[in-house]
Amino acid sequence: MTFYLGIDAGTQSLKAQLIEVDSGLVAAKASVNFGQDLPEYQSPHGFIENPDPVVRMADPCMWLDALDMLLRKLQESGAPMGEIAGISGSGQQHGSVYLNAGFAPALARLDAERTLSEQLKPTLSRRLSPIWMDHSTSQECAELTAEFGRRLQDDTGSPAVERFTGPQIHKFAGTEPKAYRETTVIHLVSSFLASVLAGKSMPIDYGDGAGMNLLNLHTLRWDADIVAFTAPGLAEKLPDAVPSHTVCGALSPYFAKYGLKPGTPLAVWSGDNPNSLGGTGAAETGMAVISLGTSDTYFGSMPEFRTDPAGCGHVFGNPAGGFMSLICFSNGSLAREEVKKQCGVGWTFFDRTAGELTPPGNNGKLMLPYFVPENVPPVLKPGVRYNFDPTTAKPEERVRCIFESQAVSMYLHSRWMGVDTRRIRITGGASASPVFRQILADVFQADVESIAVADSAALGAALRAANAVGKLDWATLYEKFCAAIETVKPIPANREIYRKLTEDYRKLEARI
Ligand code: XUL
Repeated sequence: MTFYLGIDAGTQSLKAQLIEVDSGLVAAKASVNFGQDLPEYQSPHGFIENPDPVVRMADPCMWLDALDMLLRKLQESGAPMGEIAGISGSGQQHGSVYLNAGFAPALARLDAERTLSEQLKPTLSRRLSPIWMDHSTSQECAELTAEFGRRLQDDTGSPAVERFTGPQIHKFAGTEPKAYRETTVIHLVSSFLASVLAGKSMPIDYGDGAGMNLLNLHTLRWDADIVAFTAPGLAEKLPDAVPSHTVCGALSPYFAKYGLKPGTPLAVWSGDNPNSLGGTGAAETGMAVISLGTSDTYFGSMPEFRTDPAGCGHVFGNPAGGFMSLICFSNGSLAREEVKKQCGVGWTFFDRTAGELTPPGNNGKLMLPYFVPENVPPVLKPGVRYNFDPTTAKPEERVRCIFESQAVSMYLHSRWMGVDTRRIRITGGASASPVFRQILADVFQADVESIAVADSAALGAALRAANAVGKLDWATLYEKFCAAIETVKPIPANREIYRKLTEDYRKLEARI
């Protein structure tokens, strides 16, 4: 039996999945919820509450305590810790950790009698880490845009984006120059935790590195000019950038206390979205993933590097090679739940009955569902717009309207990838709705496949470990771990209805 471990450092929790590759089974799981299990960090949602909604910081010591706790829980669950052949991981993207000259020596002599946070806290040159929810860098984004213009997106895959790491570093260097000068290495959440496991600084992979506005995706190296403009001496503070299948470390003896074998090969960690692409079994071209959560994300592999002319989509490295796209719509479940509330209906009506009572296309009813500021397209001031009078519409019409509007918006805003999507893997809470699944299948004219996996980022990390360390190919891993459990087929007759609705949506959106 051969086991691989995947660890996912998400926004609200740290999760582990242990897979056994001969049987294709998930052998063990564990998780630590930051809010519930580590209340002393006062981060009920994974970050420290701040009255300013654009400021979102988290304590790296919380992630370290969670790592100790997670491995303890996994060991106590009876997992075969000593038989693990390789480890990799996944981190919430964009978040950054700032470390001083004490970091490398502290990692090299980790003492198993003491906790990780105790030993590494003094090595933080910035006590808190900005995470992906932080939007406090508009000024820095404007400065980067003024300097590099369109090149930023053409070469790094994204225009300057507030949550991306480059603008965050630019801000830190400008507002806290002393602390910045004391910083010797800047890690992403992924490479930080990978370094802790390895007992030495680990590189950043192309998947997560592309979320920094610093990696040139043509050369796959840090872009010297952008790096130099972002902050003085930054080139010396960045870890190397490497392909996602790189094995570049061996487990520190510190972790023997959890039954793990010191020296176990470690594959570079990646971001949660690239890991999820692998964990949902969708890293091949022609497949995409729709993840329906608080916000909805659409991501898929891309055979070649190309960028979104509208500047809303991002390009990251695909863990299976090549590139992947990502579009993140802020008004996901949030908007659906708001419509459900406004209509005063239950879940069965919302997810099922409403669809049976209304025809595909809903006689052209559309809405722009901006209950909160939207990323795609960028809309800073929330406000919902309709092309009909919602006060006289029936509840079932309003329910179909939100599903169809979200689906055609996803279709419209994913055209730039230039990929003919034949299969969509669907995950997240709203993927349980048969109505939404059929609408998505009809709008994209693609098979919509549900999968059994709940924690696709942790699974993706375990699969990457199996691929990098065990040299198992992706096709075999997908067959064993990511098979579809249910498929909704597109209805060809609905194709034209939705092409027309998409065009109407485009016009409605263009008016604002
Ligand atoms: C992607 C993004 C989020 C984070 C947290 O750009 O900001 O998906 O990776 O999950």
